Amino acid sequence: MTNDIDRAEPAAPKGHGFAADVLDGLSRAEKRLSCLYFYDAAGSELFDEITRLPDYYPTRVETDILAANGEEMLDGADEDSALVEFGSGSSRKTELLLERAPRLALYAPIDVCASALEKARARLSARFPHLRVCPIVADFSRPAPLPAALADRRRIGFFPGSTIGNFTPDEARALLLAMRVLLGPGGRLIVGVDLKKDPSRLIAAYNDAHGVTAAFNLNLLARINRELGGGFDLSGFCHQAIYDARAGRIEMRLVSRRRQTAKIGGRDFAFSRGEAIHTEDCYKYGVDEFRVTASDAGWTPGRVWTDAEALFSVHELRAP
Ligand code: SAH
Ligand code: AVI
Repeated sequence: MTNDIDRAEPAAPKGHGFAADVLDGLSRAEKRLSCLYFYDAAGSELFDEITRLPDYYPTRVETDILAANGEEMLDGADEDSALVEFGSGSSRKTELLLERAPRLALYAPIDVCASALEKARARLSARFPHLRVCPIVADFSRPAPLPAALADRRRIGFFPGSTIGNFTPDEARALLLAMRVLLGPGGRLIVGVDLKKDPSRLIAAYNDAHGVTAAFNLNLLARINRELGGGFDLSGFCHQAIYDARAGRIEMRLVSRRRQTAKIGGRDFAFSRGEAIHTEDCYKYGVDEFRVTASDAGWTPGRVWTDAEALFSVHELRAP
């Protein structure tokens, strides 16, 4: 991979390890934590719960799009092709594609969450005995070579879930460019992108009535307590999700309910009442807006699949 991926300044601290990034992020004038750290074992379980919520339409709608069009998306995938997935999580959506591409011989899911990868590997290996599954525990936004098993294969990338929306537009362009280089000449990428829509629908998806998204957000503080010996009182923070229409993104925050101090690694971090830790951005795109972003990253945009309500889109990108 090239160094292009490093060009954009990350909006949230990331890449120096959990402890260093947490200390850096909480030392800033506007406190931030990277959404990458949501996904320990507990966080991945909570995300799976989110995907089953009635309010969280993206998983349901994207799954329907993949079920209806998966065969077409993977046309031409054969014994020499490999499917490389970025941020695979439970690999539930991938299962739909694998059912529709029976000749595909190799699947390489990449995720930071080792427990999610292992569960998915066990399930997929039992369900598709002919399929070689090569899980990779890694941050896909940092340059790393692919395993040798992928070297001589035609690579099809799969990046579902609108995880691309968790990167700023500059980061998204750099990431798409790095993926193009990684997938190689003649490579393709199938990428799921959540669409701009009525803000009330977006707010409901990120502020669900069951409080699961709140638990997912607060798990970040619980993880700091578990892994870094942090002293956060979780009852002192509340979940907030707002839509910034100008930026086209949902912003998730953890807001301090009172004046308080939390100790982490021997350091005190003070919070005023109402002070927020910014934990995640979820950018939403228009179909053409995303095609322009992909073109800027050197891809040739191809087919686009959407649902009848135009809630979600799946794009085919081709490396020239
Ligand atoms: N693809 C699944 C899961 C989406 S949740 C779906 O569409 O439902 C986002 C997943 O991406 C999580 O499993 C998380 O651990 C992973 N992830 C997020 N950022 C990542 C990164 N930079 N590198 C590797 N994995 C990442
Ligand atoms: C993984 N990612 C695309 C999800 C999203 O919708 O941005 C994460 C999420 N955050 C809150 N709910 C779901």
